[in-house]
Amino acid sequence: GKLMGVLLAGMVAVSLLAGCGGGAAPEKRTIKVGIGLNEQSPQYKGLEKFKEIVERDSKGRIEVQLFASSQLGDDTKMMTALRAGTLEMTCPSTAPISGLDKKWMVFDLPFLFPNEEVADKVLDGPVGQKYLDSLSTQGIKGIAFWENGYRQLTNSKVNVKTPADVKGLKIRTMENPVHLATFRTLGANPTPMPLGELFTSMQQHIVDGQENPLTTIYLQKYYEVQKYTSVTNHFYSPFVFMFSQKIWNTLPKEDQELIARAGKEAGIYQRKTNREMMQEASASLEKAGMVVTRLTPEQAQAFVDATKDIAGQFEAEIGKDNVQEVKAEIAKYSQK
Ligand code: KDG
Repeated sequence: GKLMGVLLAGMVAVSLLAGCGGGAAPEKRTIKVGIGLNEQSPQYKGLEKFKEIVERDSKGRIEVQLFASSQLGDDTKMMTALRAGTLEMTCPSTAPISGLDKKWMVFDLPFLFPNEEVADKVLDGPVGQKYLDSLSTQGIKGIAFWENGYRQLTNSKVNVKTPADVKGLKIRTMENPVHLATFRTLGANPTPMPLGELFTSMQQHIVDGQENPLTTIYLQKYYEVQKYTSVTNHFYSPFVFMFSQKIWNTLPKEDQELIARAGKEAGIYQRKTNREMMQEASASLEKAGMVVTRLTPEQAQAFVDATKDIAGQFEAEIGKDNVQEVKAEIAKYSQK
């Protein structure tokens, strides 16, 4: 009776003391995550999975808040916020990361990855990890590669089947010198612009077209303002799920580990969901009234040939070693 009571009181006192001292009890915290795409996107489904894992495994101690549709700004603005430590997380395409470090342009070279399986192996392997780690010098903690995917060309004017058809089209691109050069080489008139402005720009014919994965074309309702989709697969866009290095450095190790693990796990789910949703997207676009054109092997090859000098043009800026290293990885995993 009495002795038990004293013992219990003592134990409570000890655990309270432990709670106050030396950071033994991790604090409650909130992680905000912003993206450009909307809540229907496979990218957002990945964020929901991340939120589920983090909130479950922290037993509600860490809350994850999600912001879609460029509510917190475009990819570049959100990366700036990460660097400043005013936003925890975002998930840009690799393309705008080249604004921080030019070597990232390597992943956006045209027709680089032969398929998604090889992309997974390269990005999840030691070379991909090296790129993630290198972001720390930019104030960013790279958590994992997710998938935006193969990009396809849409426009309101012509059914594009050959590089010649692209000539003169005003195409919105992401902010990336390789993307701009590729479309210039094809004879287009490329205009970089944040995703948040894209729909209205197409509606008002400020641009004729844009390029994005099929899921984005469908889920962002670009079919309402575009007539033609050509399945060109000209770039493979990885996403990078990333955290503010400044805020990361203040987290206890157990939170860092939980977030890193959840980010990787959610990435596996996100890629799978992305690929599943991609399967349906082409038929959905046709049902919505778009003309979806699959290129013949000869037509597809004409795009590869027309852009074959781009890698060489950017070799110096990216670093010759970096281009060779990524290409060697791709070759290695392509054989198996
Ligand atoms: O959430 C990701 C988007 O902000 C962006 O990276 C998507 O591919 C994209 C684009 O064209 O802007």
